[in-house]
Amino acid sequence: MESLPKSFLFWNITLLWTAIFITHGHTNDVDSTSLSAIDYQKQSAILTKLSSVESAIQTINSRLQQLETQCQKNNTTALKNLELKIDQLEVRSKVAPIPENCQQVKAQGHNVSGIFLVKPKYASDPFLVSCDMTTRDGGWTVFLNRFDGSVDFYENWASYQHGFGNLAGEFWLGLEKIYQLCGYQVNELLVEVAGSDNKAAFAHYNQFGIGSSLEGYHLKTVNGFSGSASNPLVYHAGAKFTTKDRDQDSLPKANAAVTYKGAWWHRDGHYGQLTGLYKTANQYQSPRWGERYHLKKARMMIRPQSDNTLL
Ligand SMILES: [Ca+2]
Repeated sequence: MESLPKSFLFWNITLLWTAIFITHGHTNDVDSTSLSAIDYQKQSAILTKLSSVESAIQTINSRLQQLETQCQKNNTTALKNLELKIDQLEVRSKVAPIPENCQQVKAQGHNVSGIFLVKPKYASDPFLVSCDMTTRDGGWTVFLNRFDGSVDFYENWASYQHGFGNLAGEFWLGLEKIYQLCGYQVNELLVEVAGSDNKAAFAHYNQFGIGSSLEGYHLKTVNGFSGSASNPLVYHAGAKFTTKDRDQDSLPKANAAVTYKGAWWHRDGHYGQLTGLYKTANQYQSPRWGERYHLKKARMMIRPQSDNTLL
């Protein structure tokens, strides 16, 4: 924009020099005393014309300056808008992604247990989970919780596959979600149980994982036991999950989930099922962990193993 006023200034000067040439050039050749009235009128007309041209040029210059100022303003506004959009994009890119599990939720700075949204790496949709952020440094994704018998656990296959109960109370998270949470990494499993005396015991496994739905959600990995409770899960290693309406156990003529009133990785029976009935006189139909029957509290939870080189 700067070049335009300069060019007009050039023409302005040129026109002025032309005027000077016309006036002075003419008077040099001809004696001023011999100028006729007509010549004088012509000169006056030319000077008047030049004056109006000069005025027009000034108007144009003024208009150009206005345009230039306006243009600068527009540029400033456009630049500010662009900077704003960049800032918004930066903010959007800084928004943390949905964590894959409770361990990642904790890593994002959540140190209080509660319900959070997670999306395991290969899950198509995010879902809510209950996170324990205090036990053993926290970061546990709880998949079974029982403590008052308010939720009926004698459920069918679809319920065990997709989950039931209340994440803020008693619940089973669902086999498909457990499978997705286990993902392609080594997870540890912590089982907590307590009887009517509230005496707590635990079973910890360094490695835990279940198979896919196509594999019947079998108990794929359950290694590295330690704990104050016994280790009934080792007996169930490799078994598929059985519910009252899906018999995948090794009993040829019966369904262990029906016989023992609890969905589990049943074989021909069980050494522990945390899904049994709360109100039953039959200890084998109750929530059981090894030699502990009629349990009042039970929790199962997982988190990715810190040493994933084990896989
Ligand atoms: Ca059977």
